[in-house]
Parts: sequence; C-alpha cells; structure tokens
Amino acid sequence: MEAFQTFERAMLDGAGLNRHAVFDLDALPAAVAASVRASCPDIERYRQLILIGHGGRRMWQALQESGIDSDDPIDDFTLATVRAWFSQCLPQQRFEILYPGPAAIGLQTLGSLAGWHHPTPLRIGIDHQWGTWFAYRALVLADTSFEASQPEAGGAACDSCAGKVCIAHCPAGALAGGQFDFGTCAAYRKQADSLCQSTCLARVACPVGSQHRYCDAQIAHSYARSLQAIKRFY
Ligand code: B12
Ligand code: SF4
Ligand code: SF4
Repeated sequence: MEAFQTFERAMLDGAGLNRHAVFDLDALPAAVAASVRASCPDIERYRQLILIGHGGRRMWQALQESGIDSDDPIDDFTLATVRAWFSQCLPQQRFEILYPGPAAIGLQTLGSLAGWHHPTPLRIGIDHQWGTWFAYRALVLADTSFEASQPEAGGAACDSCAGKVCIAHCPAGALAGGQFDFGTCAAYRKQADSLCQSTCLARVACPVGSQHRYCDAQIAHSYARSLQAIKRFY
C-alpha cells in the first residue's frame, strides 16, 4: 500500500489541483457509497474514490497558461489534466471520472469526510488554511491501492470567528442570524443594480485564508456563471 506520493502529486499540484483525498470504497459511509454506486453500474471494477480539489489561485493561473479555449474552461481544464495524469503517472490503473459529469454526488459531504469542509453562514465550506477559497474539481473512481487519506485536522474556522463580518457585509441581509437564505441572495443578485452580479461581498470580507482569495478575473468568471444558473433555474 503506497501513499499518494510526491511523484503522483506533482503534476496535479502544478496544475493547481492541489487538494487530494483518497477513500477506500468499502469504507465509505453507507449513504455516500449508495450515491457513488448509483452513478456507476460497474463499481466492482474499482477500489478507491479520489477527490481532487483546488485551493487558492494556482489553478486559474495554470488554466490561463494552458491557453484552453472553452465555454467551460475550469471543468475542461480539470478533465484534460486528470486524464493526462492517469496516462502519465498511473498508466496501468483503470479509472472513471464521476465529476465533472452528471453524477449527483454531494461534494461537500465528501469534503467533510476529507476534513476540508466546515460549515459557514454562506454555505460555502471553509477551512483554516484556504478559507472559503477552494472548491471540488474532480471525483474519480480508480482501481488504485493508495493508502487511504486521514481527515485533515484544523477544525471549524467559523466557531472561533468573533466578528463574523461576512454577515454584515451582505448587502441583501441574506446571512441575517447566521443562516444563509438562498432566496434572498438570489433575488438580490438578479437585480439590475446588484453589487453581487459577479462577486459575493460577504465571502470577500471573510478574513480566513484571505491571502488565497481568487484573483478578480476568477471571482468574476465563477460568479457570472452562478448568476446565469440562478437566472435560468431559480
Ligand atoms: C446546486 C448547487 C448550486 C446552486 C445552489 C442552489 C441551492 N439552493 O441549493 C447554485 C447554482 C445557485 C450554486 C451557486 C454557487 N455554488 Co454551488 N453547488 C451546487 C451543487 C452542484 C449541488 C449542491 C446540492 O444540491 N447538493 C446536494 C444536497 C443534497 O446536498 P446537501 O448536503 O443537502 O447540501 C449541502 C450543500 O449543497 C450546501 N448548500 C445548500 N444550499 C446551498 C446553496 C449555495 C449557494 C451553496 C454554495 C451551497 C449550498 O450546504 C449543504 C451542507 O453541506 C454543488 C456541487 C455538488 N455536487 O455537491 C455546488 C457547490 C456547493 N457550489 C459551490 C460554489 C463555490 C458555489 C458558488 C459560490 C460558485 C460561484 N463562485 O459563484 C455559488 C454561490 C453563489 C451565490 N451565493 O449565489 C461549491 C462549494 C465549494 C466549497 N468550498 O464548499 C460546490 C461544492 C461546487 C464545487 N465544485 O466545489 N450552487
Ligand atoms: S467571517 Fe467568520 S463567520 Fe463568516 S465565513 Fe469567515 S470565519 Fe466564518
Ligand atoms: S452573493 Fe451577495 S447577496 Fe448573496 S450572500 Fe454573497 S453578499 Fe449576500
């Protein structure tokens, strides 16, 4: 049983896909295992589930350097990187990418198992290192035999946050009482004069991990996409 070592990490880290957690399929909690099984009829072919995330700014920078031209650059860059990673670093291993893809698997639940996700008033996960400036980029089934990851330690950053400045910085009051009200946030974001068309003022105000805050272009890209989704579906 090998650990997920420097050799395997380097290529993903270089692409900014710098958070990795390996789960043994037969050790997953029943509800998570069921959602994974529902997304893959051939699950017996695999032993492990590999969760890959990005933290901070490197992924966006690497994506720009790659010159990728796509309507969905983050997912397409991730898919290309993960496929190249298997082909170069793990050429003998069978794998199947569940996410990005249509599978309905709660990524924050997996993030909790990995010790990455702790709740915030914003509903975006937080940890002490990256703050809220990380996301889940890929979920891969593989017949690998890596050592399963231990949950990252660190605890819930919001528990020790005295100021809770995110709440006061939301111009819509969508975090009033420390509870995120998606309807209030979405209605405000859709307004023509909204200050949150391409950002979240509450998230930007959070002091935890602020050195890893995405550059303005990445924030604008991701929030413009979520606003499009909100306008289309909510
Ligand atoms: C649907 C969805 C949305 C919907 C939310 C609608 C709603 N009312 O739920 C929309 C499209 C609006 C959305 C927006 C965003 N999302 Co979103 N979203 C998802 C998605 C695909 C599924 C969530 C879900 O339904 N889970 C299933 C249910 C059963 O899970 P659950 O345990 O009941 O719910 C948990 C989470 O879903 C979460 N949650 C519940 N409601 C909401 C609402 C929002 C806005 C968020 C962020 C989380 C959240 O809290 C629960 C406790 O852990 C996940 C990816 C995934 N596959 O998990 C990303 C995800 C939650 N989103 C994420 C992000 C970053 C965002 C945005 C900030 C992106 C952006 N930069 O604009 C915005 C927030 C914008 C805003 N404030 O308006 C990240 C969070 C990363 C993190 N560090 O935790 C995820 C995990 C995607 C990823 N690839 O990393 N999102
Ligand atoms: S400002 Fe405080 S309460 Fe709000 S998300 Fe950041 S750490 Fe959590
Ligand atoms: S996007 Fe704007 S309205 Fe929504 S929670 Fe963030 S600050 Fe509040």
